Amino acid sequence: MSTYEKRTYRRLTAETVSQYLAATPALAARLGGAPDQWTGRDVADGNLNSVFLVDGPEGSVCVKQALPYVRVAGESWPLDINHAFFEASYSARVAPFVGRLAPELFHFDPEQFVLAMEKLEPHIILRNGLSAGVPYPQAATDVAEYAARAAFHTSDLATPFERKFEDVALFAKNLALQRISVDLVFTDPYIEVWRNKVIPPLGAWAEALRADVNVKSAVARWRPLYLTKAQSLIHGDLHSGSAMVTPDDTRVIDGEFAWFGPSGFDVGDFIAHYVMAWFAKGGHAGEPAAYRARIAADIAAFWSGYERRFLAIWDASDGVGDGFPPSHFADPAGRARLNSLQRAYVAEIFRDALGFAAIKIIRRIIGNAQIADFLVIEGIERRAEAQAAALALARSLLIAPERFRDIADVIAALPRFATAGLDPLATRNG
Ligand code: SR1
Ligand code: MG
Repeated sequence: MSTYEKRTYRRLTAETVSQYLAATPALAARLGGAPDQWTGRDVADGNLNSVFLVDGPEGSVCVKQALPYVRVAGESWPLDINHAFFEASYSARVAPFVGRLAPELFHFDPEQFVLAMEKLEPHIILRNGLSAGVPYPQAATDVAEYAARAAFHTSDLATPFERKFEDVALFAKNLALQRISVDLVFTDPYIEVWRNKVIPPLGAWAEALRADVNVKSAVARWRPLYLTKAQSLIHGDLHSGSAMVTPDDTRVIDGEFAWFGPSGFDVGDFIAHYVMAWFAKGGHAGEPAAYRARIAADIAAFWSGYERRFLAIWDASDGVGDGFPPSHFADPAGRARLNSLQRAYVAEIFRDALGFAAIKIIRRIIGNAQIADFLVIEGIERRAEAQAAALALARSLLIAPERFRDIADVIAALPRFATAGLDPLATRNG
């Protein structure tokens, strides 16, 4: 980690990013030619960082710089800038396992808080593709593969505890972004706070959730899970805005929220955003059935892919982690039991994931950092109807988890909540 020096930190712009790259020989060589032949474009659209794409005669690079405040809010919301260090550390830690499912990181500058990485082209953000109604079936299985590999290999199933605790200690310092997650995901949606954004037709839903002791009790189970279950290195913000895609290539980006937490957090986050895409489609003109069928298929493919790959990676592993010594299960009785123990491990990830999915849905609708899936719906009433439906499912996931034994139960529930409506009492037992 390094210290932010206001005197020496220079915020990059589309005009100055070329000078920065020119002073970094390895990056300059990648672009080729001379700096006056390079073109830089500011393409930032996330909440925290500046992002530039720079093209030269021989190559290109993506430059991401952390800012000492939340970009979308401005300087009134200061933020520790060291999350760039944790993003670089996360990329480096998972790179051997995830390979080409993430962009290659070329460079990290601990003084200017700059990362330079592979420019992805012609990739687009998965969320934008889904919003435009374009199918990306490969993305669901690729992100499942990514999440399963990262979760398995950084957990006690694959890593000796000495190494794991080094990792835990490092990522335990990613405190500023964990403060954002704890507040924005787990706490703020259930209280009145300046940064929450609730559209007026959803006022009754926000009030009902804030008054619902059963919902808050459920959140009180999952919040400590997030804080204490250091199961594996999690991405921490793995949603449809954190994957860049073409029809046959997927890359997971933006690991700055990395943390040692429950593996189900990333799984639930990704499922939650597909679920919200499914409900959001109901707010648009036209017949959503075909689109929704595809999203439902993606949700199924994501979870079944994760489960299948996690178990296969486990079966193929040499078991050097201390969590589950294979020697204990080498005899006939152990071998006979092993399969059910492995399945129980993955089933627990699924149970954790559904709670986190519900909590993520609620935060995106009555908290801060709302998502484009809903924001692009024309007409505030239509948007509210789509969001209310997602909230109704989220509430059910939290207060009646026994109704969701597998992913098919979640998918089957989507149409049941699609017309939940703006009155939260109407679906109280739904
Ligand atoms: C102030 S940062 C808000 C959100 O942006 C990121 O995408 C995370 O989801 C975070 O909670
Ligand atoms: Mg992010």
